[in-house]
Amino acid sequence: MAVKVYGTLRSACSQRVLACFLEKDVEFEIVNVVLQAGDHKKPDFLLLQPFGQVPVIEDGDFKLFESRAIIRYYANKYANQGPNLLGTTLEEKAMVDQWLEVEAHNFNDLVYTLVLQLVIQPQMGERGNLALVDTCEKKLEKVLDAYEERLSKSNYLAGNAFTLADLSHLPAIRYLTDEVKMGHLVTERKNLNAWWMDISSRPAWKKLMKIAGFPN
Ligand SMILES: N[C@@H](CCC(=O)N[C@@H](CS)C(=O)NCC(=O)O)C(=O)O
Repeated sequence: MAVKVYGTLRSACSQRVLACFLEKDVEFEIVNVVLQAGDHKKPDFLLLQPFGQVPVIEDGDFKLFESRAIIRYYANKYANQGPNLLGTTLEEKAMVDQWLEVEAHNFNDLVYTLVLQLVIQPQMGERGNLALVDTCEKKLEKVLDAYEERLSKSNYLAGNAFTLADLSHLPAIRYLTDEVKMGHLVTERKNLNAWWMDISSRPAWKKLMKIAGFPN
């Protein structure tokens, strides 16, 4: 039975889950939640996700929200199907968790703020806060310097294999390069750029981009 994904093909958090499903060959069906129509704040949806955000999955009787919790669950559930996205030893698994935490707490919010100020607010006819953009960009430069240093030592964030730690960055980096138009933050950093070229060329991500209708 296909896993239902309540979300949208174009939302970064839904893409995190869908990229994982495509890597692990998990059959899914998208139940479109129209954010512009406020579907995610309606009572029926709040029963699935009390904070009114996508994505949520429904797998038989099991329901789960929080995109990173969902990808961890499926990477474990299908540990023996498709690529190992979790690491093998306790230490490798801990490194994956470490970089997933970095993605969630050091990286994602900065990109999210840039997207909000430079893409979403202008789409709604509002001016973004350029002082905030400047502060965020400077903070993001420092974060990406740490990534550059890390990626000078290993091909992937958690070591020498692609894992959830890398996968979890794909949607926000695409936003940063393609929508916020700050691709220079990536291309100016040799190791970061090589890593991005590598992970964004994976067949699962390319397939998702095609399904979502993004030019590649
Ligand atoms: N930590 C949550 C964040 C979910 C989230 O922010 N989803 C966005 C789309 S990427 C959303 O639903 N935004 C609408 C809103 O917050 O009202 C997760 O990773 O699932």
